Amino acid sequence: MDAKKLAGEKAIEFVKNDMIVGLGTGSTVYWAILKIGGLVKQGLRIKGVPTSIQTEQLANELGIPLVGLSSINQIDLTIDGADEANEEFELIKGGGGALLREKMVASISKRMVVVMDETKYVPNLGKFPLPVEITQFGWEMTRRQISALGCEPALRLKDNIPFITDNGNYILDCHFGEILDANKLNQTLNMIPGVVENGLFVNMADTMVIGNRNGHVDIF
Ligand code: ABF
Repeated sequence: MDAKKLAGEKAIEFVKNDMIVGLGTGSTVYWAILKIGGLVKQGLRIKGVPTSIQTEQLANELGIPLVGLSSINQIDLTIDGADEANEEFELIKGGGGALLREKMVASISKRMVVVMDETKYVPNLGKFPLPVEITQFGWEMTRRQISALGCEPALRLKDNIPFITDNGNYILDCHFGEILDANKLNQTLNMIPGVVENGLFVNMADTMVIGNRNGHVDIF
């Protein structure tokens, strides 16, 4: 049983006519977007707000009407994935490199539904290295300042060259080990001048939809 497909498709229950829907990024929310595309063809009236160029392209292929962040003040529902989630509904996101647009979309969403398979639900965040989006300018200085917080930041590469986000920035994957105060780390990181955003989502997720290999879906 594909646990990610189960979770992604189950999340459609929260989508209603005339909603503005934040469309996340990644291989789990992919299934939600696919199903929304099918429902739009059957007459569902929604407008999607994509969280990455990848998701924008997928939504366009599916014929999902899109709207940009510049023309809306609020989003009714965002469906997105996560790399890790704990029982306080704190997330690590950004493994797919879309964390900045995902966090901006989530920040104006009335409800955020997170879709994942059971492997993502963990007691404490931090086994997954925390993605931090930084400016290219002065990145080595920024890396040193983040390292001083007690982690080992690695510049994300793609095909052996620095990965560039949709926003033209670099990503450092930061191995902090267990993160016991996500809120404090989230704020501390964003105080560093070269940091654009980090992948800690605190007080943003409202609902978890977790697909299990046995075919069961937990929603809470
Ligand atoms: C996205 O979903 C990213 O923030 C995160 O990396 C990804 C989760 O991975 P997947 O759903 O592909 O397992 O929102």
